[in-house]
Amino acid sequence: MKSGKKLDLSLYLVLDANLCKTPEGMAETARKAVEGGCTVVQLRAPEWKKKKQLRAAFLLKELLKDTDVLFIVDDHIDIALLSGADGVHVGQEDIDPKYVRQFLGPDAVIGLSVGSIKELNTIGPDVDYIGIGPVFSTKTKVDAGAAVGLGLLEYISKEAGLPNVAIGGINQSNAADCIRHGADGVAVVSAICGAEDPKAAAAAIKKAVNDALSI
Ligand code: TZP
Repeated sequence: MKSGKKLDLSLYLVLDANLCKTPEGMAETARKAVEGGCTVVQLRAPEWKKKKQLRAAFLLKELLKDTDVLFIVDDHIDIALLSGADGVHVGQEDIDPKYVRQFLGPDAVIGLSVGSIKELNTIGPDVDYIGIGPVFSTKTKVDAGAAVGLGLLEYISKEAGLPNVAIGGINQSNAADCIRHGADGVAVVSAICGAEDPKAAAAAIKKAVNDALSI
């Protein structure tokens, strides 16, 4: 894995199996969101069998291969390797980032979810960025846990001292708040995947993030 792409977390799209329905639907949503300015695309489809996830991964790799947009696979190292993704995102219950690094090598981008002060201890040297959340309540991930809020987002982002992205319940109207409370970017599922016009939704969130980042 060696993409040489820059780690720009400003608008991180997490694709959702239920909202996108098919691998082709996922690739279409990703295409529109990239047109709207999204900088990272994550394949997250725990509801799908491996074969279907891999089909989506190949489509997404094809879409993103000649762009600056990072392609990240949630949890599955095998899918990331086979599709030539730029990296893997793991949760607290997934494989430890140090083993992900062993598999994927020095150039892979590795992300870790952090949802509490206690979980700050799980950030090791192999983690390139963290996802902090859920910042606001969300219906998209049933086991996401309680919302941490903007105060904890700010605390965790400062303490971690790593590039970070806020996730959970984020949309056009609260994205700037996340940036003002220490996030380098926002990760979004339903506000883009569930939008009638994913390109316009992505563009509106990106503008809110960029405006807040430039203050
Ligand atoms: N991890 C923490 S919250 C979440 C994930 C994957 C879902 C966020 O979805 P939405 O629709 O942007 O609230």
